[in-house]
Amino acid sequence: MSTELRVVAARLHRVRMPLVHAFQTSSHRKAYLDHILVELEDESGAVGWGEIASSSDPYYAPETVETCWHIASRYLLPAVLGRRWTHPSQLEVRKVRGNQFAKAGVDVAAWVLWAETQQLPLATVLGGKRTEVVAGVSLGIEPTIDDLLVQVGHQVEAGYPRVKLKIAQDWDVEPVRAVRSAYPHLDLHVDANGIYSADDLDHLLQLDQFGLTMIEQPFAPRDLLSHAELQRRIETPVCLDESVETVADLEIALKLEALQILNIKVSRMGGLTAAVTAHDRAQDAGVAVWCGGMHEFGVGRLANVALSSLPGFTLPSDVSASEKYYARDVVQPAVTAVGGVVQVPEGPGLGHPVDREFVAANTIEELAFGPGQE
Ligand code: OSB
Ligand code: MG
Repeated sequence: MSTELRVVAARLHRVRMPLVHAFQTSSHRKAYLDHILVELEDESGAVGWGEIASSSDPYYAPETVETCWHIASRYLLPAVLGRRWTHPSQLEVRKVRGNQFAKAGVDVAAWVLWAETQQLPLATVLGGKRTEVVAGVSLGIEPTIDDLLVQVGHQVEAGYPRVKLKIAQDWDVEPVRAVRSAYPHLDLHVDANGIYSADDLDHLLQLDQFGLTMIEQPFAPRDLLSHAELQRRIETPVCLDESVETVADLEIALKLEALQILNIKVSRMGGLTAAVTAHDRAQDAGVAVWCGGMHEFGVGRLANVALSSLPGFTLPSDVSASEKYYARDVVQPAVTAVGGVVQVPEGPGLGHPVDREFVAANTIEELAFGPGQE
């Protein structure tokens, strides 16, 4: 258990993958994504993979793919290389402020390496108990309500038990009304990605009539007071996403009663170490959690599946099958869902090998550190 590890080589791969279906949120539209795969290698030659799943633009979080590349290559990997550690939490690079997405990719790679060297599944070393996790889908803003109904129809047919709709000022009450009347019993929730302001409070109360499971992040990340005010005035549970980047943010939100539900994203929280702590804290406080996604490739997706196996993840997570996003994934086999349920892998580490040839074929930039490199 207390084996000492030392990362002696590290590689970054900027990988570009087209999305099967373009995704529109309240702030941006995407047809392909660039994520950075992080590889950490120890003295024995064991490898752990992580994924930096930053958006290309600073609209969800302040980071971009370029800032993540800079922070990972200039600060995080040099801080990790050569250091001796016995538990992945010791590798947290606290000296670097913020930059949660960049940190998360390195943190996940360290956890996966640690699980690999112990020949245990990532889920097990995280404290996971479930053998399968329930997946929901997140649907972007569509050109018309009819297009949205078609998308919801596909996902319900595929067996997903929960659908989340992106909303914005000109795309909220009517699309939600249409989906709710077509699917009276569907587990339905909405996500505003922080687009509303305190002036919209009365407007948002209209959403209370649709029996939504939650309203996710209606207001700006730092506007916890408006979230608390809305939660006082609405029956529907308020869920925080962008507002909670650290466990300290969660403490403030709990004190203000600004949430009833927490979306835990590995990327937004800077990795699995903080994600597990947030899970434990939320469980103590009686706040239900689920695992949010950033359209991860297979590496980040499997980390999300492993995290979702912890006991407090009682709501469906955004861990839908690879095929919803990508024609082919960077892990083989890809992540699959049957009836909206994803199996937690039983093999060591991520449980699905990374397809190096496919990664190489889709890599647009690479950087290696280690013996022989600067
Ligand atoms: O708010 O959850 C969000 C994607 C990009 C930016 C923000 C968000 C999302 C998602 C994707 O909803 C969920 C998924 O990975 O399926
Ligand atoms: Mg969200």
